[in-house]
Amino acid sequence: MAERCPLCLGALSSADALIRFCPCHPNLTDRFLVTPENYRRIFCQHPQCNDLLTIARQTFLLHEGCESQNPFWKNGQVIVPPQVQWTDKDDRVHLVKHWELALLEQIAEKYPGRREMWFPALLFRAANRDRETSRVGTLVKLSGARNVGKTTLAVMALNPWSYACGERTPDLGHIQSDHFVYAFNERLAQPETVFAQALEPSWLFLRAETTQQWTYPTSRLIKANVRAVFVRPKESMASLPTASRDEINPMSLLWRTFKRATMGPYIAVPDGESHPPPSHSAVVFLDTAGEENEDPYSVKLGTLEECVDVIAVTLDATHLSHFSGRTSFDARMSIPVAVQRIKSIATKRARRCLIVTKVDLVSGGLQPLEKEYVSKIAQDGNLHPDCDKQMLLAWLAEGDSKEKELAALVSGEAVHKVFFIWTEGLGVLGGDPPRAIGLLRFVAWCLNEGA
Ligand SMILES: Nc1nc2c(ncn2[C@@H]2O[C@H](COP(=O)(O)OP(=O)(O)O)[C@@H](O)[C@H]2O)c(=O)[nH]1
Ligand SMILES: [Mg+2]
Ligand SMILES: [Zn+2]
Ligand SMILES: [Zn+2]
Repeated sequence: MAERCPLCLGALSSADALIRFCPCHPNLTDRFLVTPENYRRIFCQHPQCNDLLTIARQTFLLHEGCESQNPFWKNGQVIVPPQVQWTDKDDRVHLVKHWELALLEQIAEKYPGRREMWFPALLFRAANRDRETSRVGTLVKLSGARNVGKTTLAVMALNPWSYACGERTPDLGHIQSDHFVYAFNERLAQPETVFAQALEPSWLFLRAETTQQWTYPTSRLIKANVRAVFVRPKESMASLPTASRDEINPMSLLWRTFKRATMGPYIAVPDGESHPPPSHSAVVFLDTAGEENEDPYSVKLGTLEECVDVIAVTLDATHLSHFSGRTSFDARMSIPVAVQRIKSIATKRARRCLIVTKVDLVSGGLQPLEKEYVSKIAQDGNLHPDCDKQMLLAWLAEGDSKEKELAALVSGEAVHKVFFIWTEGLGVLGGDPPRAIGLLRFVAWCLNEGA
């Protein structure tokens, strides 16, 4: 059977056990060893289950002995409050009520003493290749220096507003999205606050509210925070125009990929049996601390990079000397860190891409043709697959020696793809929530290995 726990990323063998809980059928719990024959037991055994559209109503699993701990476990007991509240350094009170809290509370009635964290069975399927021809999901490791925008990217990927495809509100767009978040810091006295801070953006997106601070620093003590986005294209996507031969339309690509992944009968690899097709495709972001990424000898990063499908190295557009001049490297850390990370991942099995963030902050310095490309990205329109790469290479060509080194890596085999992804409306209070731009192309690429 499948091989990895999606939270601790540890390999699972037939000596490991999973526990299953279905929020719709809480009496049908199960505990089983991780063997191919037991694969069917990750699904709820009720005949009318596993076809629901919200993750909150689907089956959840727990990996016995998992090092990823339930944030509400304390002194042998799980006690989940209906909401979590904290006061920030500016004395503002934050309050988060999220379906994950309600779910953990419901499960705690059944399993009050379990220390491990629960996760959606769909996340388990995403982390493990349960079918050869198409995948339920993709694990993405975000790499890059501090403050380059890694956490913002993962947070905005969970934002339904980022998938509105040019429409004003998520409901009008072509994609339904759902999510699952896990963040933990055992050294802090308040792991529940760390968890709630990670949940807060999703709670705000649903209510179309804004905040001053969307991200908090990621702890170096744990392997990675997990943010999974589950996307489900609406039928309206079937009628989208297809792109010309040398261009790609991200929405059409996502639609085709999703159709292939959900086409029945769904025969899973581990047991060769027919199972319910996945309700969504998942892209799972593993977010690590910037300090970890700046450490060229990090063992933790090396192990993480072995088990993901995509490694995304991030670069801050404002650090390019084309826009900012040749200021000191201390102020432009994302360049040397990107060079170092790309070199160290060049031989990994994972697909590798470079993501250029904060493009909104350099838009004043763009040439007319570059402006045109950037606005096409913003509309999720048809684009030549390499236009981001060509633009980046042109900028790097004018740069210093580190930027030239980066250019050589980007042109070679070490980097498969370049994406411009940025977030607009981050500092704006009171208006619509911020949204990521250019994200759909990345999500479609992650899910489609051929793209
Ligand atoms: N204008 C703009 N600001 C961004 C963007 N991405 C991140 N930021 C800001 O950059 C800072 C660092 O972001 P964060 O995601 O926490 O960086 P990390 O340390 O790489 O995780 C925060 O203040 C963000 O608001 C972007 O695309 N555009
Ligand atoms: Mg971060
Ligand atoms: Zn059920
Ligand atoms: Zn685990």
